[in-house]
Amino acid sequence: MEDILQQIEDYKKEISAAELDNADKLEAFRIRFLGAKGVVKNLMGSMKDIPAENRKSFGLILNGFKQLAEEKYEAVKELSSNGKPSSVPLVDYSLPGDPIGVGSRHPITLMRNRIVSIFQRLGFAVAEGPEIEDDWHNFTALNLDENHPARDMQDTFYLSKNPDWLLRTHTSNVQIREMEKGKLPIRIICPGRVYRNETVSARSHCFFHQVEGLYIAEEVSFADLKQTLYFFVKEMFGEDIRIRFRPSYFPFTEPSAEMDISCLLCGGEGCAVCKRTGWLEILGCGMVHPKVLENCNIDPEKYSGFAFGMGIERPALLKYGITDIRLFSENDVRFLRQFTAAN
Ligand code: 2U9
Repeated sequence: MEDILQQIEDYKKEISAAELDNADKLEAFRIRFLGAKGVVKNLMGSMKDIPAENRKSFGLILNGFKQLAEEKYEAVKELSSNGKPSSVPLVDYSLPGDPIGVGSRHPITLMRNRIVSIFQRLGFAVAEGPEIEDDWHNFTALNLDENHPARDMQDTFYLSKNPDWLLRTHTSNVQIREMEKGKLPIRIICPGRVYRNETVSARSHCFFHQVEGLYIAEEVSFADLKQTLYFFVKEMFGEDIRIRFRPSYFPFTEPSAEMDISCLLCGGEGCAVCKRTGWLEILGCGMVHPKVLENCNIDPEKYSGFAFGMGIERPALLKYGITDIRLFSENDVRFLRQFTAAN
């Protein structure tokens, strides 16, 4: 009986491998497996040699095998137009194939790529770094002293296993790591995801995306910073865009400023989006603080540099007319499908 069962297994493999792509092959298959002197009939004949106590289970196996051969035969036969033997292929290769879905880029990716490529054309190289970071690279090296409010548990996600580790609150850790390598000059653009312990709402999320930039060389000035950023916004929003700088404060830059652009919706007239001011705040910037240079073993007497940082979500909301930041991370394909490289 074991020999017969093994033979049935071999026949099964033969059936599943059989390529019945023309009517002649189909007919040959029928004769071999289902014909009057075929495999199935032959196996039925061997029933009498099976011990009585095994006959019932053998019968079930045999029936299953017969069904397999019949199903394969019927399925292919149904495909043929009239069942007549012919050497014409049974598969209609002219039928359209199953559609393959084409994906789309995420709106945050589209916006990041646009920002990054403008700076790449100015000679900035892309640099990336870890999202799980230590206290030094995220805070201390950036001149945020021990009592700085950003270090508060309410603002920062610390790892419960080791409170020296945290989820980075900005991509500035990448610049610190680059500066520590000691190779100057540095001209990098650092896109990435950052985390802040904020209540999730339509306007803010506990993670978001940033692009930061850093240029360190000899005799880098605030004028270089202004011209670089002016070039960026003209490329991004068009030649007619106007900018203004307002003094600000960041622990890692001195002097520091925030840059506004004329409102994209009203052109500066005043509307609901710019809260009637005519201006939109898009980034923070400044000259790298001498203490930050020193922390990375760079001589502030010899080198100077500028840095800037911007969020990606806000310009993406503005550009695509999206009103809820949470849509970016819900993975709803109805939302995601609307974005193509063209927009
Ligand atoms: C080093 C030195 C200085 C990066 C900078 C800003 C100003 C800034 C915010 C914009 C919106 C963060 O996403 S946001 O909330 N960033 O305003 N970032 S200067 O300054 C650096 C970075 C690295 C070594």
